[in-house]
Amino acid sequence: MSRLIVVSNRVPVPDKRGTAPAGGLAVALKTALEARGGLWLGWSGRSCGEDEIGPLTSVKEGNIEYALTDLTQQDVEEYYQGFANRVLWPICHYRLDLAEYGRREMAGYFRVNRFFASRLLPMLREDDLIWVHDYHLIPLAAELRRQGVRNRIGFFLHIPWPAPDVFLTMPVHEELLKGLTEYDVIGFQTVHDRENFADCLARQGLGKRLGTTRFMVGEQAFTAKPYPIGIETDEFAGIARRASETTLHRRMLQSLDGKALIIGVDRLDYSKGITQRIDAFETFLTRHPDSQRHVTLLQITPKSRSEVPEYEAMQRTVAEQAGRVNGALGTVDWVPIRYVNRSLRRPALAGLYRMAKLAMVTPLRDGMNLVAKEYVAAQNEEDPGVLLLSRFAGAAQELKEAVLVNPYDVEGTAEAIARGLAMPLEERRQRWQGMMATLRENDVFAWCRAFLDDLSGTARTTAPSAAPP
Ligand code: GDG
Repeated sequence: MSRLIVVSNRVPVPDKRGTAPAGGLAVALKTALEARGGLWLGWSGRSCGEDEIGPLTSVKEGNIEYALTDLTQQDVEEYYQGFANRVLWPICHYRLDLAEYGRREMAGYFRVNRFFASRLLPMLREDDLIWVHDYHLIPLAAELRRQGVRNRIGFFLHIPWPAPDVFLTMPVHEELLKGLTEYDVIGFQTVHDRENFADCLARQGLGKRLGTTRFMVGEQAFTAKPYPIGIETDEFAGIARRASETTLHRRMLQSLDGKALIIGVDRLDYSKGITQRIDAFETFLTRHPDSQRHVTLLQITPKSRSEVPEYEAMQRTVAEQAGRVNGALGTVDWVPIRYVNRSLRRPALAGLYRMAKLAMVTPLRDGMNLVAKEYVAAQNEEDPGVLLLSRFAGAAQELKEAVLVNPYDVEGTAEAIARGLAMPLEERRQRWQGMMATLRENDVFAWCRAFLDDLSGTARTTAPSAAPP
């Protein structure tokens, strides 16, 4: 079996006690790396002056080697905060209004991708499989190919791929699109994303489509396919079950004092629809005054990307909004919204999901959304809660039994909250069983296997007849 090399912007390196940050993606990739022997390359998270960039930091854990590189302060500003987070992220989430183009940032993005390629090259063996993750590293394969690398290289995009009218607004769209075609396998979260990508190729007159999943650009054939990411379904369900025995769980139940709990969990990000969600909750409370004092929304929102101005501004907006609703509707013994602005430990989160009668997963646009899946996995099968899910999250294409909402329609979402809280047990069970079956079948290990099977089975060839379906 070929060795596996994973490349991503950040790497979940185990700490000194050997425990890595939890999370399904890291666990699945580690399982695959462990089985094949592997290397995981990425940014260390540190920035320094140009002449201080040293050799890679290497951390070994069993069969896996983590290789971390520092970046310069200028790299971080241009590649990460600049182009990745202020151009690619907003564009892929349909926020053309927030995209900030700058030649310097674009050049920085391509320069850092070249730098990643130069760090990987000396470690590369002939038959290594390379799996690159996410929008930070789209041009990496093109850089590696330029330096003569013939290995199989796959790419998985965790975020949405937008429709051509949106994607083509980006000044460097052609280079990014061509860059992607240098991969052997391109993975998207949904069919919809893959079709948007295919439409972009067609619109630009780039190559031709050979079949549902096979494309050809120039002499090179490649696969573009949906691989919807999952979670560690059974493990997470177990964590949630055990969490109900903890002190935090008891304290939380006590503090709720019989009130129904609604939960929202999101990184603080404008794509997650947090302000629209709070509006919908407020509308629900005003339209259903009987619910006041009987329902509480717990919104857990760890800060993210605070160095990017849009995120810093949003931090203020959401805090003010939650404060305003609490001031307007709250009473001396009831707070409508409990707003937590920091990260909780994973078992605590799992327990809160299980306690909540309803989850509001209402992004305006999301590649997949793992919170939706975690919420379902955490439920008590005897008395499961209701998932309100945005139709614009990739997860909505899989979790058909969720209550689907349009997050832009505040009143519609408010009514869905009312419907969800009143849903009879039998219907809740039926919906939950359907979703849980999907989550068990498509867990994160299945996702990882499906991608790697396709990548290892793809011959790097120019002959379309030799290609898999
Ligand atoms: C990107 C794509 C795609 C959140 N708060 C806490 C916490 N979390 C964990 C959740 C979940 C993860 O963070 C968030 O994952 P999402 O999928 O919801 O969203 P993104 O971070 O935007 O992820 C997304 C994903 O990549 C995977 O491909 O689904 O569409 O945007 O696991 O549980 N975890 C802990 N404490 C918190 O307070 N421990």
